Amino acid sequence: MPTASRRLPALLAVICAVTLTAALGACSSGGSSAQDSTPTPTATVTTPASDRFVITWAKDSEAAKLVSSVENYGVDIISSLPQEDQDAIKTAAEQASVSVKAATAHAGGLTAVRLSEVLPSEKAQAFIQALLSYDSIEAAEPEVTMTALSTSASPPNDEYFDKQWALTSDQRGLNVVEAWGKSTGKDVTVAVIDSGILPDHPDISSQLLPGYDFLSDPWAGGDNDGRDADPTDMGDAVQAGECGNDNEATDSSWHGSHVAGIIAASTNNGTGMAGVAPDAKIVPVRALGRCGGGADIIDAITWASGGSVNGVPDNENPAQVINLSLGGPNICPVYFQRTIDEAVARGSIIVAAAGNEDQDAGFVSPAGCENVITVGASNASGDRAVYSNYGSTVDVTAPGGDLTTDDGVLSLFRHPSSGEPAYTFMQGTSQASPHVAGVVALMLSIKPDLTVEQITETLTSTSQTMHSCDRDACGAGIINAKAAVEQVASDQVPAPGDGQATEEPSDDASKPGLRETIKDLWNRITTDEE
Ligand SMILES: [Ca+2]
Ligand SMILES: [Ca+2]
Repeated sequence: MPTASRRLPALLAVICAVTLTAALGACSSGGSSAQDSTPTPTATVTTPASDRFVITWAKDSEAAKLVSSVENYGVDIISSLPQEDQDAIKTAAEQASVSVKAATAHAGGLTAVRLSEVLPSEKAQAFIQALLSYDSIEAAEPEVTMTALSTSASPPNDEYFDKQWALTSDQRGLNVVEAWGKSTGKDVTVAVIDSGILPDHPDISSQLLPGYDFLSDPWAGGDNDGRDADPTDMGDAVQAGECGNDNEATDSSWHGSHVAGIIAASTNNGTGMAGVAPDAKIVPVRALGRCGGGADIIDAITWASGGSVNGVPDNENPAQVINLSLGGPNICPVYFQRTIDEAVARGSIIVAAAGNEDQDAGFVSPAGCENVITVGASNASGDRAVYSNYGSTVDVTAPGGDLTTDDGVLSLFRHPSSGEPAYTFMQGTSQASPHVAGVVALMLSIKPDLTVEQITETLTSTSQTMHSCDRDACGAGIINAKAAVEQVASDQVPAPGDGQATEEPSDDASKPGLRETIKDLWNRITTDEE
């Protein structure tokens, strides 16, 4: 019944049918971003055609100081830049026979430049080289346009937990119900940087903390007001060709709500679905709109992690976990790696989708960036999902579903005709990543000080062997929530620095109330079964 109404041909063949072009040629030597694990492309690396570029100003340059002092990020600052830097950008543009439409300031001293026209590959490379000839410019790279990484089917009629194979111990799921005996994610905040949230959906509304809308382009945001404190998902439907890349027309994805529901949907509330971390809270951060998102994601990550973004009040609930179910077709740019490193230094664990292009995840970002937990997708048989990216940068795999062999992953949705809160199955590494983010929340609830290295080691050492990985690598295997949480609770995780854990094991497993909750949940599911 739950799958009978799925209209598979309606699959949004979205969102990441991308071409394999890498931006390496654009990077400076930027030592901090050197990536040993990034595969060396065997083909000639070309700069992708683009009308958008990100400049990383040299530390202590006048431009870097100016950018860090502007009142609002995300707005045009070209006329405020030091004259020689204005001239640098304008001259490089003139040499490419285009003009500068805008230069917006972003966190980390970055400036995103938008040109009047798309530069083809060779001209884009020349534009970058012209910029790099100035001492004040440390790096100049094409802006990576990142899009949501899942595909969807139409809404089902059923809302039952027993459709959530991904949470169970059979069908190669997470084994998460048994983890709830030790942790439900209490006191952990997870930021979902995505398309926003459906704040009135009854299965997530009570789980939300204040978020923010970082979409600076009013059209992309669909709300005509740029940045503000309302992260409500206004929809990301586009007409064919509207994104300038031969895109097909698509309906709104409500992607951010689907992702947030997987992490922390209201659980045991008599409706809908269960989340991986029922007591974690979600900070919804809107940075993907129509046609995806770009440099706004930089500010979103900075803000979510507790960093300062000019023009935006600080996030009162800095995220211990940040989920990035998004990606773009470029090797990790210097500017993005820097943003990630700074967020990790503030204490956030970043979980990223590997991408859906059936290619090496090292060629895309943020999956190929350092300092993130990169997640591939499996189906309900424990095989690599046919679309999932793979390779040495993938740390672990989690259920993402495969609509050719299973139901996909159930989560929150908005009914396309009635507009009512609904549920739907989607597939993608976008769905795999939040399963891991939820398990990381379970772990951090027991030991808040775990580092990204400790968490990665725990997840990989406790993961389940996959039924099959038909590519060179799918990470350590499918994560096992129960085993990972037990390892953290039993003090077997090395503490930062000395290799020895110091905290007492949690005794949450003995709490009768929680056991009852789980039992009630199962009873309800059994009762609901028809
Ligand atoms: Ca807005
Ligand atoms: Ca529910």
